[in-house]
Amino acid sequence: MIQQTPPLLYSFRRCPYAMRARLALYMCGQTVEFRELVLRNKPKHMVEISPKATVPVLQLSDGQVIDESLDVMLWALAVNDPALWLAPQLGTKDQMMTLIRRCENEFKTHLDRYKYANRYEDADPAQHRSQALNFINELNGRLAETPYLFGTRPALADYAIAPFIRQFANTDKEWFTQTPYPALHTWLDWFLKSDPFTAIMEKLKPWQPEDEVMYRF
Ligand SMILES: N[C@@H](CCC(=O)N[C@@H](CS)C(=O)NCC(=O)O)C(=O)O
Repeated sequence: MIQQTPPLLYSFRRCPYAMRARLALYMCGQTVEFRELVLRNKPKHMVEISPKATVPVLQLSDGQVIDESLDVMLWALAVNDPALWLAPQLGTKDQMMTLIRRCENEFKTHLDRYKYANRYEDADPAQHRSQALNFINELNGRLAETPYLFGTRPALADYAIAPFIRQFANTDKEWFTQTPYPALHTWLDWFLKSDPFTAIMEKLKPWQPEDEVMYRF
């Protein structure tokens, strides 16, 4: 059921985890009290309710805290799933979850060591970029069969994975454009132009405690 008292969301515009949480909240039509932040200056309240201090953080009106992006997506879609993101045209929710977990484990590991090589001792960005292509190549294979990862309409896996592929593509756009994955390029273009994505990328000023309450979605 849609929550009558809007939950509170801490978010950061450019974070791929926060993006996918916002995508699901937008899609399910759940209004939230919205607080944009900057990672180097996290609001005290956010750290109090979620000491691991990563975005996104969603706090429901009964005080319950959901601070894993995939859990926020699943919570939102359990409220309302108008586009059937949890029931893909091909395959199952469990198969989508397996692919999503691989994105955030193996692919994200290489993405971070490619994009932020200086944060990791001995990380060779070229090697990690090339290892990341295993996952990209696999997605491209699926997308050569059907326009979306699980069939003829977009579902949870597309929206949960695309923010990370966008980050990978943006790290060196010129190089990425010439990689031989046409189906994946078409899919990424679709995502970047999609209504949910453009809606959730609105630019907002970081929240200050004295600000008026702001609602979104
Ligand atoms: N497993 C978490 C990961 C979230 C995450 O790592 N978010 C990053 C930003 S993209 C963050 O908040 N990092 C903390 C920091 O940089 O201080 C989730 O899925 O929500």
